[in-house]
Order: sequence, then C-alpha cells, then structure tokens
Amino acid sequence: MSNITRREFIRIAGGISVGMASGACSHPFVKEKHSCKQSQNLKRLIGTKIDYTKARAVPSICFGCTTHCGVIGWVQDGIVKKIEGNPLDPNSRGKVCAKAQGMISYTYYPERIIYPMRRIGKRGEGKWKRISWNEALDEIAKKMKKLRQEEHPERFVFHYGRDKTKGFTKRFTNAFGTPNRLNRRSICSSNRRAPLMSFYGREFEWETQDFENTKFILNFGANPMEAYQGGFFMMQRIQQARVDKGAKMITFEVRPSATASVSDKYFPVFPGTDGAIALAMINVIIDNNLHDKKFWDRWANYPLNDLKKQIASFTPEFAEKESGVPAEEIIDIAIEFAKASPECCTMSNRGSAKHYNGVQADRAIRLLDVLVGNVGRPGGFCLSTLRMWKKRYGQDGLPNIVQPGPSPSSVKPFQPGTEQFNELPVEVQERVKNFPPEWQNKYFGELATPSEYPLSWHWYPMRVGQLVYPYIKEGRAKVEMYMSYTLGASYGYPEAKVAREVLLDEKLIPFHVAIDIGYSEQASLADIILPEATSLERWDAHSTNCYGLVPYTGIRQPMVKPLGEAKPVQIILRDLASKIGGGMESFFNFNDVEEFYREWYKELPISWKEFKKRGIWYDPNRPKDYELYERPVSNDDLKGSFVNKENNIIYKMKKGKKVAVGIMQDGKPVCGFPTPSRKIQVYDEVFPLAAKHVGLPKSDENGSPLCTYFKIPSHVNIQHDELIFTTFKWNVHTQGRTGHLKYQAEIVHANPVFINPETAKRFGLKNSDMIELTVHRPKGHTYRAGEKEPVGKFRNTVRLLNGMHPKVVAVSHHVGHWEHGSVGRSNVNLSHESKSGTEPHLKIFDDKDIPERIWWSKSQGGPGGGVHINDFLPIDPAPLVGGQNWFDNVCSIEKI
Ligand SMILES: Nc1nc2c(c(=O)[nH]1)N[C@H]1C(S)=C(S)[C@@H](COP(=O)(O)OP(=O)(O)OC[C@H]3O[C@@H](n4cnc5c(=O)[nH]c(N)nc54)[C@H](O)[C@@H]3O)O[C@H]1N2
Ligand SMILES: Nc1nc2c(c(=O)[nH]1)N[C@H]1C(S)=C(S)[C@@H](COP(=O)(O)OP(=O)(O)OC[C@H]3O[C@@H](n4cnc5c(=O)[nH]c(N)nc54)[C@H](O)[C@@H]3O)O[C@H]1N2
Ligand code: SF4
Ligand SMILES: [Mo]
Repeated sequence: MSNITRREFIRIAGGISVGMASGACSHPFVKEKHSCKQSQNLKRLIGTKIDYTKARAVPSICFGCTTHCGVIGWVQDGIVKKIEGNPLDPNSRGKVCAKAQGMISYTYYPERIIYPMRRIGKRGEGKWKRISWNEALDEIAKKMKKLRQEEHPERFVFHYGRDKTKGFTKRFTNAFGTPNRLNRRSICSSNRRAPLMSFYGREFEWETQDFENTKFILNFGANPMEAYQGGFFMMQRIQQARVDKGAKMITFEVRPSATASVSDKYFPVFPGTDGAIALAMINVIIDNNLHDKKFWDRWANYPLNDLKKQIASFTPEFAEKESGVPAEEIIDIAIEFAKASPECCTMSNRGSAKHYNGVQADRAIRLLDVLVGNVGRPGGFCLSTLRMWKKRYGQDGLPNIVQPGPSPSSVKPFQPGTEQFNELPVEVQERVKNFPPEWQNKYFGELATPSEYPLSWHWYPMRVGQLVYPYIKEGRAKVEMYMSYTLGASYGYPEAKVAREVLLDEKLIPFHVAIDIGYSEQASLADIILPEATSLERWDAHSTNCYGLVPYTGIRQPMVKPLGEAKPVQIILRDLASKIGGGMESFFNFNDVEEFYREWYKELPISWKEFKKRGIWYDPNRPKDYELYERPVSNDDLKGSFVNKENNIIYKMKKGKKVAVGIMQDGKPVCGFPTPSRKIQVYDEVFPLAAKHVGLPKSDENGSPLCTYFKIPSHVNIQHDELIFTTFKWNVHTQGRTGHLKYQAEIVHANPVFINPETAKRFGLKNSDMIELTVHRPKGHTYRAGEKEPVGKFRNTVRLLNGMHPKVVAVSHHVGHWEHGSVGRSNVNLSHESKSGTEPHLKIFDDKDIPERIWWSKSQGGPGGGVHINDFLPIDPAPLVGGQNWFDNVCSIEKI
C-alpha cells in the first residue's frame, strides 16, 4: 500500500503505543491482579475435569452464531465448564457444534473487558483508564439529556450488530426518541429477505423448508453445512432426509463449500448467474407441463401465460451461456425437481442474493416453489410463524408473549417543515416530498431510511449499514453521540477503513460509546467502553423459526455471575435511562432482569420455575405449520368483516384502519398470505415504484415487477485476466467475533486465497505463492461506481483448490485482527506488559495457552494470523434494497 493516511497512521501508531505501553494508564485490559473469589476459583478450576456429582446444569441459548441452539451449561464452583445441547429444543434437538464452547473461551478470555473504561489519549490511540459505572453513565447521560432538551434526539445513533434482547434496546431508543436504531441487515440478508416479503408478506421474511420430509433440495449457494442462519438445524434434517429417505441435493456454488462438497451434484457457476438458471428452469417446467396449475391459479397474483411470455427468452441454452452449467443438466434438474413436488424445495442464501442482480435472482428462485406448488406442503417450501407472541392463523393455545410495561414511542417521522427535514440535503428533500404518503410517514432521515433505497424500509427498517459511515461523512446526517452495540463494523463491514476513518473523526462523531465484551476494533475507537456481561452471564428471550415447524420459545439465562463489573445491556440501558430521566425511566421500571422476563412470560402455560428448568417451551399438541394460508379466518376476525367483491379480499376495521384479514377462496374465508393481495405476489408493483422514485433508469432491471435476470454491470466486460473475488465463512468461526477464541483460532487462523489449479497455472502460481490482489470499483448504480482508482490492494498466499470456479478467487474473513487481545492478533509477545510490574491485562487466571501456545504466531515461527480483507471489499449496495453485493468484486492478481 502506498499512501498511509493520517488516520491509518493513528491506527498503526495506536497499535505500536499499545505494544510499548508503559506507565499507569495505557490499555483497557485492567492492570490490577484479581484476588477476588471468582479469580481464585478460575485459577483452581480452569482445565480440570467436570465432577458431575457437583456440577449444576443450567439450560440457556447459545450465542455462538446466528443459529441460537438451546444449550445446557455445566457449572461447577461458579465456573462454566462445558456446553452441551438441550434435548428439549425442537430446533437443535440436543446437539451443539464446536463453536458453542467458544462462549466459555470469551467469558474467561484473559483479556476480556470487565470494567468501564475511558480513553485518555487521542481517540484510537489505545490509552485508557478504568472508571466507575457512575462516572461513565453520568458522562453519557449528560450528553444525551442535552440532545433531548435541544429536541435533537436523532443525533443519538444506536448501531448494533446482533441484538438478541428481542426489542429491549428498541424500548430504549424509542423512549429516547431517536429513529437512528441502525442494524446490519444490508450487510447480512436484506437482499434475501426482500423477495420473500414481496412474495409472502412481512411476516414471512424467512422460509422454513420441511427438510425432514423432502426428497429433492435445489440449492443456490446456501451453505448450511457450515454457516447459514439456522444452518445447524437444517444440516441435521437435510442429512437425515438424505440418509434415511434417499433425498437428493443439487448445489450451485462458485467454490466447493462444505454443502457443495456433500451434495449429489455440485455445479460451479459464474458468479451472479443463479437467476438465469432459475428462470431457465421455470421455462422448462412450464414447457413440460410439470407446474401445479391449480396452485398457481389459486395463489399466484399473475397469469401464468403472461409470465411465460415475459421470461421466454431465458432458455436453458441462454442460462448455459451465462452460468456455464450445461443446458441438458438444467433441463434434467428442473424436471426432477418438479416431479418430486410437493416433496421438494429450493434453498438459497447470500450466495445468490448478495449481488447487484441478487434480489431479482432470489425472486426467480422463489418462483420455482410457487410454480410446482410445494409451498407450505409436507416436504416442501414451508413458511412457519417466526414469532409466537401473537395468536394468528387460527391457532389457539399460544400465549401472548409481549414485553411488559408501556411501549414507548416518541419517535417522529421527518416531515417537511420540521428542523430535521430542513437540515437534509436539498435533493433528498425533493425526493422525499415526491414519495407516496405511506413512505413519507415512514421516513426518518438518511441513516435510518435512506431515500435512495426505499425498499430497505418499505416492509420494515432493514437499514443500509454500509452507507451509515459514508453518509455521516457526506453530511447527510448530524451525529452527536454514536453507540456501538455488538458491532464490529471497523473490522467486518465492507471498506471497513471508511468506518474507522469516520469513527476517528471527532468532528463527525463527537462521542463514541461501545458496549462490548472484548477489546474489539470497534471498541478501540470508542471514548467510553461499557463492558457487557457475556451470553453465559445474562438473560434474553429467544424465538426463531423452527425447522420442526412448531413455534417455540427459549430463555437465555445466566449460568454464572458476570465477571468483574460487567453488566447485561438491559441493566446498562435501564440505569442510563434513569440518569437521563425526563420520563424515560418509567419504561425501565424493574429491579432485575429476571423480574422483567418473568413478567414477559407470564402467559406461558408452565410456571416460570419450570420454564427456567427446561429452558424451552412449545406446545407439543400444536399441528405443524403446514398450509397456513388455507387455514380459515378466525371467528374473531370474521366478526364485523366485509368482502371486496373485486378481489375477494376480506377486510376489517381495526383502530380506524382498514386491514385485510383473509381472502374468499371457493366461497370460503381463508387466511391467505399477509400481502396486499392476500396472494403470493410474484408480480409486485413496488419494484417499479421504488425505481421511479429514485430515478433508476429503465435499463436497470432491478425495477422489474416480475423476476428477471440481467448481467451484473461490473461483469459485462470482464477481461480475460480479471477474476471475481468472493468471500465466505468457515465452520469454526463466526464473523469478526471468534478470531480470538483459542480453540477456534487454533483450528483456523489463516485465510489463503483459494484458486482453481488451472487458473493458477495460467498465472504461473503454485501453492503458497504470494500474490497481490487489486480490487476494482463496482459499476452500475451504486456507491462510487465506476471510479478508476481501485478500492485497494492486498497481499496474501494462494492455495490451489480443485472445484473452484476458474474465474473465482475466494478468501474467508474472521482472521487478521489487530485488536481482540493476544489471540486475536496472533501475537505471543503479550503487548500489554507494563514496566511497573503490575499485570496490564485482566489476569483472571493463568491460562498457559495464552500467550505461550499461540504456535501459529509469527514470533513463534508460525505463519501468522491471516489477512484482514474487508478494507478491500467495496461498499456496494444493491439498487432499491441496499443489500451489500459481497460477491461481485472484480479483481486483478499479480504474483509477487
Ligand atoms: N460458522 C458460521 N456460521 C454462521 C456464520 C459465521 O460467521 N460462521 N454467520 C451467520 C450469518 S450472520 C450468516 S448471514 C449466515 C450466512 O450463511 P450463508 O449465506 O450460507 O454463507 P456465506 O458464507 O455467507 O455465503 C456465501 C456463499 O455463497 C457462495 N457464493 C458466492 N457467490 C455465489 C454465486 O454467485 N452463486 C452461488 N450459487 N454461490 C455463490 C460463496 O462461495 C459462499 O459459500 O451464516 C450464519 N452462520
Ligand atoms: N469478508 C467478509 N465480511 C463479512 C462477511 C463475510 O462473509 N465476509 N459476512 C458479513 C455478515 S453476513 C455479517 S452478519 C457481518 C457481521 O458483522 P457484525 O454485526 O459487525 O458482527 P461481528 O463481526 O460478529 O462483531 C461483533 C462485535 O460484537 C462483540 N460482541 C460479541 N459478543 C458480544 C456480546 O455478547 N455483547 C456485546 N455487547 N458485544 C459482543 C464482538 O466483540 C465484536 O466487536 O459481517 C459481515 N462481514
Ligand atoms: S450452531 Fe451456532 S448457535 Fe448452534 S451450537 Fe453452534 S455456535 Fe451455537
Ligand atoms: Mo450475516
């Protein structure tokens, strides 16, 4: 890299100053030796075997990845010694993966943060001192109070990565009055969710295939064998269906992922062409008359003949040309898929969706299920109720699980004439003024509801996280206080250097508070760090879609007391609310977190004591969530309802608003789908509507009301010597949060560039050669599109791998940290040694592994801790929805 900016210098210099830290106050890892009981216990017991006659079993919910399995923690003498699966969990069915033990690693990480810290040097310089909770919260509250007094609550920005409090933090931001409760949806899954919500309604933003009973799985780039939100639940059932029932799985991928590797057939595809394959299959199925006409006519909102006419040009031969998958294979697979219906299903995730054309690709994939009529049927593409705290679909007997106490809402849309609106750039004001009223009422400024990406907030606020930092830099929003919660943007967002640059600029972000459990790259750029209790030390309510198709709920409960002064976020926010006052405190009227959740679950048919003992509750007598759309409208909803004769929709007045509650089918009132038409919206006017309002040219087919395929603009003229740089996840790591967990890091601590051996030959490369990768700016209607200057260059070693698509190089993330303590940095020279003789890091116990056994560190003659690649992945939001196009990056490589 040629030029080092001032900020990068600060980062580097910060690293060095940490390395040479001396004197009283230098690093957030607390200096004094722990002599408390906790620490004595740890010293004595870490590494010893469990004595099951003495150990206590505490059920809880894993926080190791987005899957959230039910677990049991074995606790002995106040220490969690082992994590096992909770057999009562209907989703994970008593199993856990290796990552679950990581919760023990991070709870007892010697360099964990367990006291509030305040920076004493420059921001990012790495100099800290311990302060009391009172001091920390007083300082934060004083600033926040001022914002409320000045009627600018929106200048408080709460940005989270994974918030599993089920709305608790929203209670806080709503009570404060800020709409800027930002998330990571665009980074993760918004392109994936939008097609589902368009088809099936907000409530079904995620499907739940009935894998246990399926016979044929058509997989477009999902990787449940090592990742996927819920992958662990799926993996078990997929393999069960394959082994017990001979089910088949076909995978389209760009690299031999774990899922591709165990599939019956794996086809390496040219990146971003899954949509062409799916559309070709739709044509084949219709041509062979293998579609389910009855289902289509009853439930799809568009005539099949018209659809056929519009997609006729996407033939198998066309798809072969685009994707490289032979036309005959596409035909055979389509036929086999349709013939297996209803015991067949599609599966896709970020691989197909996180592209410039990914929303339309996933709409095409989703259409395959509608076409063969497997939706909601046994063995098919099912839709389970994600949440269980409302009675719906005529299902009685489910408790109403809601947060106790009044629901705060002082968040106001940015209406023309308000100060907030007038502060917006003029072109934004103009755009918003032209929005339909429904959107105007949902507009809360450019961070929460970016006006150029209306489909990121049309269904519900998905946020465009990767634009938050550029927008702050451009002055599209004014920030006074920024609070990061479980957020690793400075490491794991695309062009993470932009996040760091903005976080380092005290003019753009005058105050930064990080609520974290460790000294992450994000926390290192804070003014105050508030230490959270880990998932083994805190409460949370849990629910997610269940692959057993029976909604359930579970409770995360503390197995042990928080170490040091760490506190659960609920207590941190309660205490902060009470210091801010002005009515906020009334929404946090509880003494302890257990009291709050006990109240929340008061309608559960089992006692609180029993619930805590089991950790999980579901109604075993509830019929599985098959064909919810055919369920009769409940008597409650029918009372006072009326039918619109033109579209057969059943409406009802609720709180002065006309709400659809079902649809008449063959003279019977059934629930249908929670969409405006109560049908499956394979045709959706919202796409052209959004395209019109943001001025997307007609030639950009993201605005098509029917699914379609078009080439990714950056790939149109891709050169012979250019490749596509893709990124993926490893089975033993989770995002940027596990690189420092010793056992996981020992297994995977490097991220070489995987490349096809033939391609390698073409570039004169062999295993372990060093290359330089230059990543180019994307094209199309996206951030900094078409700029000549590359996003950046990085160096890494190559690893030859058969089965890679010849035009793809793939590099994982998770590693290459420069914070997160010694294991994170793969640095055995415990950098935080102080000359004063006191231990600089939190010495809760002597863990010989850290630092002595980080054998892969360079100073021990190892290969080092991998390369940080996210600075070189361009910020690239897909038009309209804003999901990050992680897998489109065109790059050049050069041998060094
Ligand atoms: N072990 C582990 N599990 C996790 C996580 C983790 O970090 N580690 N993270 C969780 C989270 S937050 C998420 S979002 C999920 C993500 O779960 P997945 O989406 O299943 O996994 P990713 O690795 O994000 O997906 C990218 C996959 O798409 C492939 N791909 C890239 N381009 C294309 C293409 O054009 N076509 C096709 N067909 N495939 C392509 C990549 O090779 C890669 O295997 O995993 C969750 N589970
Ligand atoms: N190269 C590349 N980059 C990717 C991806 C990829 O496939 N490749 N995947 C992307 C995806 S799908 C996602 S979802 C994002 C995720 O990105 P983020 O949402 O930013 O999540 P993490 O990187 O896991 O960072 C989590 C932060 O939370 C902290 N943390 C962990 N546990 C706790 C806790 O219990 N309490 C608190 N308060 N803090 C905690 C960690 O210390 C860390 O700082 O990453 C994205 N980045
Ligand atoms: S799959 Fe995820 S949630 Fe389940 S045990 Fe593994 S880390 Fe924990
Ligand atoms: Mo994600």
